[in-house]
Amino acid sequence: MDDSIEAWATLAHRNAFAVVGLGGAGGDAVHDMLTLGIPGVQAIAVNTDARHLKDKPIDERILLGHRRLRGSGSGGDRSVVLEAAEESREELVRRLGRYEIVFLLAGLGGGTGSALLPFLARTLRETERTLPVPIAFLPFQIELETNADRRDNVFATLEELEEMGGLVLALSNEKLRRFEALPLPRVFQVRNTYLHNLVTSLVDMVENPSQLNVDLAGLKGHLREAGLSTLLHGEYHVTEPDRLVHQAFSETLLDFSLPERASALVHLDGGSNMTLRTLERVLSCFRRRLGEPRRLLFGTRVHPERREVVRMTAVVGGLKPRTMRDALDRAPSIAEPA
Ligand SMILES: Nc1nc2c(ncn2[C@@H]2O[C@H](COP(=O)(O)OP(=O)(O)OP(=O)(O)O)[C@@H](O)[C@H]2O)c(=O)[nH]1
Ligand SMILES: [Mg+2]
Repeated sequence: MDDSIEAWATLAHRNAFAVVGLGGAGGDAVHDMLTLGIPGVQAIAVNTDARHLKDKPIDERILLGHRRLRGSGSGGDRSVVLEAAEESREELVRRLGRYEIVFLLAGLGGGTGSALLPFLARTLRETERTLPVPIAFLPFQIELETNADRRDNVFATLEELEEMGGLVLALSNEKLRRFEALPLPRVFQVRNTYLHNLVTSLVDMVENPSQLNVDLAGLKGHLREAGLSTLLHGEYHVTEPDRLVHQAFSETLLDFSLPERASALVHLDGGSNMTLRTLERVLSCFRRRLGEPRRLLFGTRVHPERREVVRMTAVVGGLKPRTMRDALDRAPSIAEPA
């Protein structure tokens, strides 16, 4: 084989992906993903709270603003976090700007994650090499109703993200209420497992060439133009692709409405009995759901053995710009216990 081809292949895929947890919720999510296994993805946590960082065995940890905040957290104040981030801008760009695609994870409402999500999304976007994928966990309705400071932080962050335009993946905690019988960390783990599926599927799409694969530049191009997006996840019997799509749409992590032309990135993971017909049926269901999508990008991973279940992970983009706020406003409030 031509040596230079091998060298280019290695170079193109070195430092391709990182997941970066911002603040407590972001750090917890990265930790859960690491526990599930994210080979080939650098895991990083950034926080103002040294104790939270200390407790997370994550590859790379960045304590922000330690001179001023002395590792004691932000006290929910976005402005001190922004000042600290501004001071450390160069270091953040040096450490995070080495990757092609950087998933930024934050729960909105506190000081650290809420301030860092738009700050880093904007800063990394300016590097032109790194594509930031900001992922916002929208808080439970009850948190918004009971804490005005948190509510202000959430809206300030959403406004900034909306103004910036571009890709934002929004997932609402309220949509996890169907798991309300589970302890809270388990509820968050469910969502983090979906995110883990997303990240590993995307890595799979570009790192393991298959019959229907997408290259790194294609993935970046698609995500860059996806706008306000959310994540769909479904698992269903291989003989029922329509139900797979139906289930995924009915259990989305954001209430959304679709504009004229949405886009979708669909990844299917199944066994040797996942046929061309399965794939065609999934894609035609998507087309029915999304109207005539602006773009539908898909990848598959076929395992050599037969598997009865097909797993689908999809990013649906081009949602209406105000959907994030609508999702918060429309979320039902917590029912009184009987
Ligand atoms: N701890 C935790 N909180 C989560 C998780 N997912 C979502 N959240 C939400 O994340 C929001 C922000 O909380 P934190 O992440 O603790 O806040 P922070 O970014 O560390 O900000 P400060 O501690 O105020 O500096 C809360 O409103 C929670 O609803 C999760 O997996 N773990
Ligand atoms: Mg915190």
